[in-house]
Amino acid sequence: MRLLVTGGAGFIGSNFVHHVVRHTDYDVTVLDKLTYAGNLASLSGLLEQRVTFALGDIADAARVDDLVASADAIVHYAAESHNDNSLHDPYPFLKTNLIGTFTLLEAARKHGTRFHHVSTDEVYGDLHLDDPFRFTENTPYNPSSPYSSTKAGSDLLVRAWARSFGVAATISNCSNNYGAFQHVEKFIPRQITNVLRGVRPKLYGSGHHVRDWIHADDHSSAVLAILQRGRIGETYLIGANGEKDNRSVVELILRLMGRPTDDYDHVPDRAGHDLRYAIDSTKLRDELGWRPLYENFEQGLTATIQWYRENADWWAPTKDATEAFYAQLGQ
Ligand code: NAD
Ligand code: TDX
Repeated sequence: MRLLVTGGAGFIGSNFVHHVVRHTDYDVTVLDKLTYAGNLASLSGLLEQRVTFALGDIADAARVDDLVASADAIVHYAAESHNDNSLHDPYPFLKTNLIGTFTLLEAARKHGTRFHHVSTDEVYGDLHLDDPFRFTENTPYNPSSPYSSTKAGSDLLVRAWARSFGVAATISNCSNNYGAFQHVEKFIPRQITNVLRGVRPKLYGSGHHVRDWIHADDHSSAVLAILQRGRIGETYLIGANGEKDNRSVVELILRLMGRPTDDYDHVPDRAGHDLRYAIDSTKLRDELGWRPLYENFEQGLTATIQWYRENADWWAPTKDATEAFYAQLGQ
């Protein structure tokens, strides 16, 4: 099996490549543009093995066509992925998430290549804090931000190419990931690295917003299960029953790092901030027998904090520019 993994130098894509090398004998080619979010160091140790790196843009049809021609399956992670950036400058989100996905689908159609599309629970919009139900595969799309609307659009392109052109596609929509190698712009690594630098964590608004946390290793095992055993044309939701409000997460990070739990700042809220995400992953569990390994969030977070403590070389070069951007937003 020859896999083409787009966005394989990013947080979750690189985790998947490590997972594939550990658990299969597949050959992997990573196609990545190395934007501010891509880092080849996240693949260190792998490039000498069964992993080849191809620098390029998923919206570059000639480059994509070449690589897809020699792949048996595409696992598509590449995206502009940060909501705050999408509120500031939406265009790269349209280009990569929509035109990039379209470009890959056209190549998959031409070469008859299996396609797995990695998406997010944010396509469903948000829930009230007391809604008794969670997102399922049948929840209507209702995205809120430029990021989530372009991810929703990319999902719809995949569905259309599957139905109209017979592309052998599956889609997964996962909840919020955490773990090693996550860019410091994102909530959990931002707060951990702030504390490591002696800076107070920053909580948007009141902090009562809820996210459904899953460890990136569990996301990877789910994607591999869907790639290998998922039914063509189906969508699977991926989640690990990890709902937590943001304030509790900041307080837990502070406690685990030996700081007083009120040692953080409230900063202006995100525009259009989704209140709550929650995933019902029954279909994935029942059909494919998938189970998460990290069911204890505090344990996963402790290991993540330890990784950031030990890997300042990986994150420090991006920290100042990230904080300068947030300072400009007053956040
Ligand atoms: P990331 O921002 O860490 O990584 C994105 C990667 O894609 C980077 O390596 C970047 O260089 C690359 N890339 C960006 N534009 C590209 C282009 N035009 N051509 C080629 N490569 C390009 O993102 P992530 O958090 O790892 O997310 C990966 C995927 O998973 C995304 O599709 C995202 O929507 C989805 N997802 C993320 C989460 C989460 O919690 N982070 C949850 C559910 C789904
Ligand atoms: O400094 C912060 N303070 C804060 O309170 C930051 C960066 C975030 N937040 C809040 C906003 C959200 O409620 O924390 C929560 C998580 O924020 P992000 O890490 O930016 O994630 P989110 O917007 O929920 O989206 C993430 O999960 C779904 C990923 O970035 C997406 O790529 C994925 O699709």
